Amino acid sequence: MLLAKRRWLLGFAGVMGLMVGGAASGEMIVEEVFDDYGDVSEMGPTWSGVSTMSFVDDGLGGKALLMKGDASNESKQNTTVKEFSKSWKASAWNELVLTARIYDDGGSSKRSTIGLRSYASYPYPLFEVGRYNGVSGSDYCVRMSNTSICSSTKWYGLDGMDAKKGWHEIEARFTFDQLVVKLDYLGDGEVDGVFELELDASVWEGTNGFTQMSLGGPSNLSSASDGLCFDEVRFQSVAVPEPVVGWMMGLGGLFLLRRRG
Ligand SMILES: [Ca+2]
Ligand SMILES: [Ca+2]
Repeated sequence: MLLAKRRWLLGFAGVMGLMVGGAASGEMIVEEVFDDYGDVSEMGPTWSGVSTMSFVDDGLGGKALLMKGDASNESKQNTTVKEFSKSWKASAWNELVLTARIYDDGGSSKRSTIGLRSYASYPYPLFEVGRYNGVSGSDYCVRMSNTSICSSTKWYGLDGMDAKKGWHEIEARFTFDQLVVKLDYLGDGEVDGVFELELDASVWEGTNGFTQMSLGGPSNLSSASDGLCFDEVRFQSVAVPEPVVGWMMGLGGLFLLRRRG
């Protein structure tokens, strides 16, 4: 009887330990509204300086960053980058959430994105969302490697969405096995396009995770035509809500029943 009770307690402590040890609290990784800079030269060293960026009115009484697209991006003239202090990966305990406002003048053949990536060593995960002109039927696109092999990185059309003039809102949410991207034309709270992609677990297990954010031209592509404006850019780690924890508690319950039996 005493032994059974001790096993019960050990099992309970083990499950609680897993919950406490594995659970993580949220953390804001990047929060950038651009309003406190005098001019773009003040963005460094937080953001890398490039010649094609400037500030414009964000429509909210502050500033937004315009990344013009009229330079080759292959030598990074056209993309500003912010390094993270550590690598970030989604897990069963943490989701990664990117949100931003983008202004699009609605022009054609544009390439300009928000990216999350790592260039530290191969293989690396790569994610980009924004305007891309190489997918038939969709002006807004998502680029993602859904395995650790970056050669499998693909562009996907975002729900057949056409270029539209105005301030739009983007949300990208990474779990350990899924990416969900939402685009809200005009930021009116009504989501107009959704893209979902199953992720192979090796995206996180076999790579460095995300170590930097980029704004402007997509990685290693030329970027002609005018670009996009960016504002209210936030990237955060968010603790996974109940379902996984509930599943763990269910597992703990089964474990206890087996022990008691
Ligand atoms: Ca702003
Ligand atoms: Ca909308």
